[in-house]
Amino acid sequence: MAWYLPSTISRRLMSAARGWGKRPSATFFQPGLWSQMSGHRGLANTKPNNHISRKHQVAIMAVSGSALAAIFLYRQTPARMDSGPEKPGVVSRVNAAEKAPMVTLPLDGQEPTSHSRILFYERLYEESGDTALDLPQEDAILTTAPSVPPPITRDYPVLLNVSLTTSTKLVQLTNQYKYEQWTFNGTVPGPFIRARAGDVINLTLTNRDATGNPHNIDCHAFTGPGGGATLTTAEENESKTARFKLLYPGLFLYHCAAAPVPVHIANGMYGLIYVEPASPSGGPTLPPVDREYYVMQSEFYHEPPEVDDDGRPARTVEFSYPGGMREEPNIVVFNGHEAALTRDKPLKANAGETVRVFFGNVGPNLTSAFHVIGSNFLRAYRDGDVLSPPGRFVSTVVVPPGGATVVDMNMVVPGTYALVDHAIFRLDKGAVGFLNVSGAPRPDISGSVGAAGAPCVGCKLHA
Ligand SMILES: [Cu+2]
Repeated sequence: MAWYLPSTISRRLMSAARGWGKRPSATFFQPGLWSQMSGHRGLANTKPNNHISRKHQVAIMAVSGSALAAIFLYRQTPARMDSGPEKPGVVSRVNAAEKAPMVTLPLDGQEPTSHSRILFYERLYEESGDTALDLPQEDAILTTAPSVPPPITRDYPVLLNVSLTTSTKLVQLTNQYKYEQWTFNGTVPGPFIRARAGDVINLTLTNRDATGNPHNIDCHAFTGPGGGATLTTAEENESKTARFKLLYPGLFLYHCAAAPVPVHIANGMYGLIYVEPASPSGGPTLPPVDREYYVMQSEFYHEPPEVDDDGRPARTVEFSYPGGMREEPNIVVFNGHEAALTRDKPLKANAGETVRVFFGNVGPNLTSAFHVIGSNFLRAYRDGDVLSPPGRFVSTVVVPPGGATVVDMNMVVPGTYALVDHAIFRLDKGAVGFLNVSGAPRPDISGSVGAAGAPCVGCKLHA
């Protein structure tokens, strides 16, 4: 869901902060000037100033306080790339304030993050006119979790046709209970969409939900009110088509935002879109890997089972709005149901391969501490940010509701690796998946001394 007012305020504050850094008045903070303005007495001097009236002193303090707050906000900006182009051998004023300049060394053949590349995205919105019809058209390859569409090899933008259809589906949510999910294209999570920055998504949403609920798409990769929700709301048996230019790269959630929004999200209406970077030269994107997978964490809230005519508890449970309000899920799962990544479609790899997981967390309430037991993230593109240098050798990443991350792993030792939310009681609510790695043992890295051990009885993690 987009939150317009806070982000608007934030942008204004950031803009104001940047403006301070560019104006000559930024020299206001030089110690020498401070001494001149305070009659060489310094800030601690509380005596009346002979040269500046008390009224002016109050004004100066007010302005300086605001400016200091602006500088503080500026320094909190997660990406410093927008502080203007850097010249070789010149450390910008902002970077000089840091302990070290930004790291720009290439890692694993990856192109260093450059100002020109960032500016490319900052200005992508500036093109005017409806150019979508001039673009070549393609139908998006949509995949069901845990599959991911192949990497994009083209170096030009297209009009990318994406068709999503809503319907309901009774699924085996846990070993015990069935549950009627609200779906995009019949699956929870919905299809994985892969595109390229600069593409125009030609989105058609068709509502085949026989319950009569309207549905729409709020996509975090779309720019505009509602993230597209206002343009795509479709009533039963209705189709809506709208176009959205992708102005920035990254991994993003999309979800239904029809009222009541929490109910539509809690019942299964969400998925991921990966917008690949596209510098003016067309690339490069993330480092190549051997396998890519799509994993989405979500919660389900249900009422206690009703009692059937035979006196037994029903095997199908219904959504619980009070449970959602209390933020106490009954079920926490990867890829829509309890067995999705264990019995049904565990992830697979061979020893020696690099595995990438596009991981999203829709919540709707819980923040995930995503972790793969026994492995480590060679690269962690936190918050789905694929332009900044990745974290290296990270064990656990925080993924808030509505957030996503891209993690790469080198699978070295064969065996079963468990994907978990390290808020570990959620394991017993269903939050576990397996990555099975085949290959020759590596006792030099992980081996027994003496008799080999065995998984503990009833273990859910080390099968
Ligand atoms: Cu909906």
